[in-house]
Amino acid sequence: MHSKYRKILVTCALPYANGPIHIGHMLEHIQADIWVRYQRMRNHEVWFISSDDAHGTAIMLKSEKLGIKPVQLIKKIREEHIIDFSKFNISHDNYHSTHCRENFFLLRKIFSSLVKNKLIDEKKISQFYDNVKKIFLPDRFIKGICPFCYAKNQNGDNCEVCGSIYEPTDLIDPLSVISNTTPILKNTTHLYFNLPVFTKMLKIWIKSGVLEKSVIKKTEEWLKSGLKSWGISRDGPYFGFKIPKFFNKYFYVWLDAPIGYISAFKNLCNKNKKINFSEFWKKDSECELYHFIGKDIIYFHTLFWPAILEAASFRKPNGIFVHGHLTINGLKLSKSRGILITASDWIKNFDSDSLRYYYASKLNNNIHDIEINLQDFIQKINTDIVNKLVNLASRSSSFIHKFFDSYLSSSLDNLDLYNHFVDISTKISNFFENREFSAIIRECVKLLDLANQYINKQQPWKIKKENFNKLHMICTMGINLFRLVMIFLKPIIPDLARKTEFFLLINLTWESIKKPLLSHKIKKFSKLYNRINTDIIEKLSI
Ligand code: NOT
Ligand code: ZN
Repeated sequence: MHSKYRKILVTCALPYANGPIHIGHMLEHIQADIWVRYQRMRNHEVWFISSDDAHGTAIMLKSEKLGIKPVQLIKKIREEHIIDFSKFNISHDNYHSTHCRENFFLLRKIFSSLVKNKLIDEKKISQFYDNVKKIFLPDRFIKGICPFCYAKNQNGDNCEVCGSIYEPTDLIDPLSVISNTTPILKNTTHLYFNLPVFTKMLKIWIKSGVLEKSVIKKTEEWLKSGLKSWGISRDGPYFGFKIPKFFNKYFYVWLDAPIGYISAFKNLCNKNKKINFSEFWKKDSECELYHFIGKDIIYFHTLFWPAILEAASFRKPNGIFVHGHLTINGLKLSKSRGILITASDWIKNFDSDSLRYYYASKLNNNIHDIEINLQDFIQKINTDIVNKLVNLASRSSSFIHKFFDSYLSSSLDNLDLYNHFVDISTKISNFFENREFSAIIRECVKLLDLANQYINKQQPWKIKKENFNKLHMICTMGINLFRLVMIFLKPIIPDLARKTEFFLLINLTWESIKKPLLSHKIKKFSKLYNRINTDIIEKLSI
């Protein structure tokens, strides 16, 4: 499978430009980054993009609250986001914003092809309006009593207590969250995208190998209950792009957000003339396109997005890779509830490789939630990375420096053991390809146990001077097994990989797996990784 040269475009969902990056966002960007780094290691052409999602009512209100213009807010937040991602070694090739000229023009182009294909209808509706703030209210900005179970303080579109879905107008005693007053009903006209036309195409597409089973199941439920036309316009005041030829109407943020995937790539092509934009986005493109997303936005990516792409004659994705939610010690990470750990707080206390490694040890290609527990985190890092991985390098290299002038021997002590590691590399490549990262960590820990057991059994510290040749080969073995595991882990823990390359004076490449590193001078071993102090749990008390 897949031995040919591939051209791959990878995206992460676009974080809203109204708040900091938290470790829930980071889960997705780390997951995608590991996959991207692996594909780059296999010498494929990979472009990894994301962007801030800069439009919508929430961003408009936030900037109002801060007394600044929306464009000032989104500029500042984007700069912060870029810094946060770089601190976790997320290797985006471009991190753009949906409030950009590329997106403006692409959105117009796509909209006009929807219009031309008679896929846009106008409908008169009546909608809740905040008469104090003079603004139509998005569902999220209306609260009230659930019409089914009478639970208080429920959202405009669904009840978190009984799970019912309804229209905001069904709520009992609706209240505008913005002004705390009762909204009035006001007539307005909106534009709708004819999604039902694509039902048949979507039914076939979702089963064409682009989705995991559980994601297909969820999407089928929506298809079964029947697709409805999708509202793509919003009334001003709104922060977004205006709809041409309509007075005071804007494109809904959820229409221009996915188009942001295309525009972030377009912007990259403008900066790097070697990339061919249409080769990636034309209808029959042979390049691969993958979207990493969380399970809360499956709907947009398995229904609206492929329908829009089909309608506008663009290619569709080859895969939507969906992950579960992050839970911290059992608490769901949720912006609206205020239980949030920002990426910038996290990185003040820990290094980036540790979170990347820990996430990898939990990540799989399914939508199960990812539970993180601080105690478990610290224990895993100290056991796996410090005691097993780095210790293998340190114990093996000490003799190499002391007795052999930092040179590795010219042959290995146990070629069978070395070849066993080489064999496992095929398994590991498959795990990378299929995003079964937890299986990679399990295999690597198994290999490290084997390597450390081997050293323990050989007892190099007991070897006498007359057998120094043996000692040399045993320690060279240790360094080589460490090197192989570091090649496997390079996409996951890039900082440690870089330090290892500096220490061994080599590049950790997939092509070099089969060939033992022999008669080669390495640098003096200096501390590669710091143990995490368990006192930190009390200090953070989470
Ligand atoms: N800003 C959105 C969110 O839920 C994600 C937008 C993803 C882009 O945080 N789009 N699509 N489709
Ligand atoms: Zn209810």
